[in-house]
Amino acid sequence: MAQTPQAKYRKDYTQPSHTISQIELTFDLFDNETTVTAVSQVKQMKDSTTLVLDGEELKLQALKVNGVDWTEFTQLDAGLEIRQLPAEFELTIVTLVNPEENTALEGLYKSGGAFCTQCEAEGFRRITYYLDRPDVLAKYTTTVIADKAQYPYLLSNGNKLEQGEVEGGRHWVKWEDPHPKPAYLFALVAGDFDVLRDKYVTQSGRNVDLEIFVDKGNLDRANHAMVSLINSMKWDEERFGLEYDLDIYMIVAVDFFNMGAMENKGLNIFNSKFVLANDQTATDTDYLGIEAVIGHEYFHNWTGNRVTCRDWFQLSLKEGLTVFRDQEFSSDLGSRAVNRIGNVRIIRGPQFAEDASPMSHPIRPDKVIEMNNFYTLTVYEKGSEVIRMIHTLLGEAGFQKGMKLYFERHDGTAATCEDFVSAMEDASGVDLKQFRLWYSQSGTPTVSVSSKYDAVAKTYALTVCQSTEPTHDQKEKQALHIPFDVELYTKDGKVMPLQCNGKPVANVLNVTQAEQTFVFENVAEQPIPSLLREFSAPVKLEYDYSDDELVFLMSHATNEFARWDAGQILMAKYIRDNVTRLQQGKGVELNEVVIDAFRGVLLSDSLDPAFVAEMLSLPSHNEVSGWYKCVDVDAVANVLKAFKVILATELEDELSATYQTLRQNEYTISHDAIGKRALRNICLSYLAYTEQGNALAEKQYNEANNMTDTIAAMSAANSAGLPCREAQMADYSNKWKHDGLVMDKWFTLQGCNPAGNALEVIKKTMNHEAFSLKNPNRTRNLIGAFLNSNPVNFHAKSGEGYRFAGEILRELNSSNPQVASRLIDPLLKFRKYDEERQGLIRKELEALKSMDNLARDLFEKVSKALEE
Ligand code: B3K
Ligand code: ZN
Repeated sequence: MAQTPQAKYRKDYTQPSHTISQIELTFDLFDNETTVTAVSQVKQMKDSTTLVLDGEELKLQALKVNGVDWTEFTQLDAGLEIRQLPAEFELTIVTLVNPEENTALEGLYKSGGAFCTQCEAEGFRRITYYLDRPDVLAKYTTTVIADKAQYPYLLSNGNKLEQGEVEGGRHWVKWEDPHPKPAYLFALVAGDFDVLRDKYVTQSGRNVDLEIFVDKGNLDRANHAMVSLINSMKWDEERFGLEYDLDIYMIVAVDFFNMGAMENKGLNIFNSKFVLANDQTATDTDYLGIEAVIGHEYFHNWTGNRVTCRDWFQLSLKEGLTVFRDQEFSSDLGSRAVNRIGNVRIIRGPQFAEDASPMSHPIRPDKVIEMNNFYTLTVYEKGSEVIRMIHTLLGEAGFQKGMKLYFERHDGTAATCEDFVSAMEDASGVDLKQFRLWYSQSGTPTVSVSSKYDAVAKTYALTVCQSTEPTHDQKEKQALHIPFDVELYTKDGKVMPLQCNGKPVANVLNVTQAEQTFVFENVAEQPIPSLLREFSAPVKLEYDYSDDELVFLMSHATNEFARWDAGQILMAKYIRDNVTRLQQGKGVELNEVVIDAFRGVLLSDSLDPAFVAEMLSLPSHNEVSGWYKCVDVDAVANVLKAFKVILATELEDELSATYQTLRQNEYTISHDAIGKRALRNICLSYLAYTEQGNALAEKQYNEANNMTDTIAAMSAANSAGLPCREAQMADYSNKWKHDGLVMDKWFTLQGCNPAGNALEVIKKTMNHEAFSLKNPNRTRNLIGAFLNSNPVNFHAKSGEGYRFAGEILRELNSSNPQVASRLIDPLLKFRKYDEERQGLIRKELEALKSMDNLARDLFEKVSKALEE
């Protein structure tokens, strides 16, 4: 590596030396050589006549101050130092950039035939030299010039001002964004698209043009995105009282994109995965994903754009809050319980794993080498849990008062997490002093509970102990303020009113100490406790439940989430026991009680099918791995598979009956229809392990009239290794090989294929005409699936899985470091495996570390992982 990348620290924040109030950008677009002219109005803020601008991969063509060529400057490794400047001046900078060669997909690049940009977090500095930091807010005017035939649509943020033609078949459009913004929200798109148009009238009567730009021929896949956008706009007005603030809202779908989507002001750019859907190309999961991501980016208009972040350490200010808002949106529109279950699975699985990994960090990190590495489950999903806890502590009304105050205080500015918490505190009067630790402390707290019933005194005591293990980044941990939601049940399923010290108390207990006892009075009988209801805090719960208590809660708890959770805890007990049994050379055993409990769930006619589908889903291999310090990959895989086989065999009649009854002739995307398909397809995933499995999967594949059922059939065949798999895979590839996005589902199946020859097939699959390592979606679906969801093959003792990962990572290190950096995560957790595997993974990490051109993204992760 040329120079060791340097870390930045949150504590070192200082205000910028200068501010930029206005920037006029002109882009003369050519594939290999685009000229960018930036004219900025700059004002000195501190006593400094020197201005240091950020810049990477730029060729400087001209530099003027107040229209005069300026020679007092030095080009730095990653920027430009300009000296002897007046207090206020106009700065003109001309740079050349190369969009065609930009495979990192950061800054200005080409996606297929179109030009597009991605500037968050620090991509604007690949467009021009600038104060590329979120606390510099300027008004943007942008002129885009390009060939008219090839790029009929020229887009940027804000409103269209004027347009015209120039010689040589080129044309131009000028845009103006009236809202001052940081550079990361800048966007430009030029291309030829089909456009889906609609209109929205806001609560106060503003007419907004809605436009969704998709590749030619894809117009029939844009409807759901439009419906989702309109639903988002309406929901934000109704639930948060927030309206849109421009006359136009544009969304462009592109095929080459490093993440899901980007909330650029007035011009969102989306990974086409989160826009394009019809019943033949997209699954129900895709539809729900589109709704969530369209909502998420729209909600950023207030939480992110109107109030932005002071510095990147504050990222969770906008991301945690916006994830909370999109989760609430999906829950209000669909099933709250199913959404909550999905979100909790992410926290308990991959987020807890991140907390336990070398990359552990608080939701507001203290130290960063490459900012792109911190768009993490911790910042996003745990960040959202932290907001949710504030919501739990304040209630909906108090929370909304807090939001109102937050906007009153900070609209149009760059704020901090502290500003947000203060607004919540001041508006509600709830003391959040200790609660603030959630922002600075990393790791997953464990909450251990014990209970004691006193039949004479009629009291029931819950003793709650909390502790957080040291994490890679932080050794000392303190007691947190944990909202702990509980309910107590009588044997016949009635909820007991909670009373402490002679007074009724709410369900949410305030756990604030390392150890605390809550004594409930007037408890007539030994109760059954339902603990951490709604997953009221992102913690690991320990309580010694008996099987009977869990079976009781599975059917009697008043809320669906608690029922599901009881089922998960029951399952977890038996998974752990059986992993030990296998290690002792015994066979897998599942108690009748468990089987009967799941039979009861399957036979219930009062439960929502979508919810039953969740009840029947086993935890993933990754989630189970998280329960162990050192994980036995093969034992866990064998137990999970054996559970599927046992449940399938024991419940075959009930599964078959449910499978047959839930058949639907028509495909609709109502929540009811989605739920029925989900349950039917879960049944199929079990039945795949019975005699009738192959026939069912084959029939479903052949008869499916929608992608959800097609993929469910293929996935069942893939997981159970059914004979029909090969024919299905061949047929699907034949049908969809021209469409990378649809092929991604097929690539995923190849990636997680449990068959012994999977890696060999994956290597061949990389030559498939629809595959390219240059496309992040393709890479994630094939290679990412192998690394993350093919435990047995990836962790093969031969080391071939690890060697393959190493090769791919070395290649992506040069072409697209952001994608490489996401892909490497499973390797960082090498200390979780036996010594032999540890040695093999370490070898790959060391090979990466010794590369001359190792990108900062990988450098940061690899060096953390290898630190003792
Ligand atoms: N804010 C963007 C993510 C940018 C990621 C930069 N590596 C999308 C989102 O969270 O809405
Ligand atoms: Zn976001």
